[in-house]
Amino acid sequence: VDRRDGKLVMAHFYVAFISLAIGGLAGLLQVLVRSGMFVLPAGIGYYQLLTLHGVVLALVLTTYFIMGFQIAAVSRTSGTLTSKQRKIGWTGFVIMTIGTILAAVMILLNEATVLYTFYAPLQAHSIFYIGLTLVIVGSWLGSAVILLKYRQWRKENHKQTSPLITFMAVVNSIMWIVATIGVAATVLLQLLPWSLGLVETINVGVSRTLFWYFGHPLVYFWLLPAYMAWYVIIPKIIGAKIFSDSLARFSFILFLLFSIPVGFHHQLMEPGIDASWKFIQVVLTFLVIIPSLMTAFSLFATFESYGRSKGAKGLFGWFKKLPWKDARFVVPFIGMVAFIPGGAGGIINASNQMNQVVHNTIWVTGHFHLTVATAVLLTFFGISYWLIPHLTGRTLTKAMNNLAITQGILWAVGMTFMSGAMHAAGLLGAPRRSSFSEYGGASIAAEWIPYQVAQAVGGSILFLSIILMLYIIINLAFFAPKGEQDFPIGEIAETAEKTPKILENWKIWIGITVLLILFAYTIPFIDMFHHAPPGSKGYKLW
Ligand code: HAS
Repeated sequence: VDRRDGKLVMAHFYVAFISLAIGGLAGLLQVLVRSGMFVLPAGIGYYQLLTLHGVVLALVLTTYFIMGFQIAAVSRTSGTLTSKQRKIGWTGFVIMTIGTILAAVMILLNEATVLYTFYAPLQAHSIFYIGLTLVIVGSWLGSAVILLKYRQWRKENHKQTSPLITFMAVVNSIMWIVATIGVAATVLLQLLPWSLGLVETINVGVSRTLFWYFGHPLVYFWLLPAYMAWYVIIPKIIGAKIFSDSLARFSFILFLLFSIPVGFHHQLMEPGIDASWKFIQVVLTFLVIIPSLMTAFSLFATFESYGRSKGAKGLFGWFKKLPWKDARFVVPFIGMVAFIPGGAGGIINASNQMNQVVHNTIWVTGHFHLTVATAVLLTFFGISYWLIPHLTGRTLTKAMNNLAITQGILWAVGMTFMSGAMHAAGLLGAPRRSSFSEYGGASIAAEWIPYQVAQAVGGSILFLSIILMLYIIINLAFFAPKGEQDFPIGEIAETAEKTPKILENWKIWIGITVLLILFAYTIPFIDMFHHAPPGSKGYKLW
C-alpha cells in the first residue's frame, strides 16, 4: 500500500485503538459493578458508562477500523488512490472525527445517556444527534472512496473480473450506504427536531423500526470485513488458495440482499407490528444465515484441501497441518471458532418462540460478545498484527508474534468465562442493561449473582488482553524493527470455476435489494403511521 494511502489508513486506526482503550476500561468497570463488589466513583452513572462502552466500541472502533481496512485492501488490490480520492477520504475522516468528538463529549457530560442503540423514547442533547449525523456523512465519504476506486478500476480493466477483496469492500460499502439511510432518517427527521424542542412528541415505533432497519445490517457491516480476511487473506497466510471466487462473491451478494429487510427480528416482542410481517422478516433472517454457512463450508474446504496437500491423512488430520505458531492465522482462527456458538445463538434469537425466552436478557449480550466482540474483533486484531507494520514500514518480530498469540488465547479464556456466564444467566432470566441489584431479595435474582461474578472474572481477563493488544500495536506502529511486512492476498485455486459476470451486475443486485426492502417495510410503516399511538414526550436517564 502506497505511503500516502497508508497514512490515511493509520489515521483511522489510531482513533479505533484509542476507542478500544476507553471502551475496554468502561467494560471492565461495568462487569465489576454488576458483580456487586464495586461502586462507581465520582458520580459516574451506570448507564452513562454503558452508553460510553457501547458507542465507542460498537460504533466508533468498528467504523473507523473498517473504513481504514477497506481503503487499505482496495488500494493494495485495485491501485493507489488518486489525490482526489484521497482528499475525499481525509474529508470523510475529519467530518467523522468532529462528529465523534461531539457525541463523546455529550456522553461524558451525561447529556446523552441513551445507550448505543439511541432510539426513542430515551432523549439525548441535540449536539449528540448532530455528532451522529456528522459521523454518518463522514462515513458516506469513506464509502465513496471505495466506490470511486472500483469504478476507475472497471474503466481501466474493461470486462475483467475485479479483485475479490475490492468487490467485497464494494458490497459492504453499498450495504452501509443503503442501511444508514434509515438511521439518518430517524436522526434528522425525528430525534433532532424533538431534542431541539421543535416538536413535543416522537413516534417511538417508527424510531425503533428505522433504527433496526439500520441496526441489523450494521452487524453485517462489522462481519463482512472479517469475512474478507477469512476468504482472501487467511488462505495466503496458511499457504493455501481461495477455494472458490464465485462462492465468495455470491455469499457477499446474499448479504447485500438479505441483511436489511430483517430488522423486525430485533422487535419480535414489540407491539405495533403485525405478526405476519414479523414472520416474513424471520424467514428472511433465516435466508441471511445461508451465506455464513457457505463461508463455514468454504473455510473448512480451504483448510482441509491445504492439509491434504501437505500429506494429512484421516478425517481431521488436516487440522494438525495448520500454522499454529503464526499469530496472523491463530488469532482470527479463535474468532472463527467463537463464531460457531455465536452464530448458533443468533439462530436461537431469531426463532420467534425462543426469542421470548432470551429477549432482553443478558443472553443477548453474551451472543454479541461472541460475534462482534470475538469473531469480528479478534479478526481485526489478527489483521492489525500484519497490516500496521506493513503500513509503517516495520515487521512483526517473533517475540511480538508470540505475544499476539498469548493475547488471542487470553481473549478466548476471558470470553469463555464472560460470555458463557452471560448465556447461562440469561437463560435464568437475568436482564441485560441493568446495574447490580438483589431485586428485594428475590430468590431467582440470587441465582444470577455467581454468574455475575464469573462475568467479572472473564471481563478482567479480557481487559488484560486489551492491554497486551495495545502494547503490541504501539510496538508495531512505533518501535518494531524497520523492514517489509507482506500484505497477504490469496490466489484463486486452479480447481475453482470461472466467475460468472452476473455477479458484478449491480443493477440486478441493488434492484433486488431495494425491492426486498420495499416489500418488507412498506406496509408495516403505513400501519405504524396509521395506527400510531400518542407520541412520547421522552425520558432522560440522568
Ligand atoms: Fe445477532 C442480537 C440474530 C449474527 C450482533 N446480534 C444481536 C445484537 C448484536 C448482534 C450486537 O434474531 C444485540 C442488539 C441489541 O443491542 O439489542 N445474529 C442473529 C442471526 C445471526 C446473527 C440469525 N449478530 C450476528 C453477528 C453479529 C451480531 C454476525 C455481529 C457481528 N441477533 C439475532 C437476533 C437478535 C440479535 C434475533 C435480537 C435478540 C433480541 O431479542 O434482542 C446470523 O447471522 C448467524 C449466522 C452464523 C452462523 C455461523 C457460521 C460459522 C462460521 C465459522 C466457521 C468456523 C471455522 C473454524 C471454519 C451460522 C462462518 C474451524 C473450526 C474448527 C472447530 C476446526
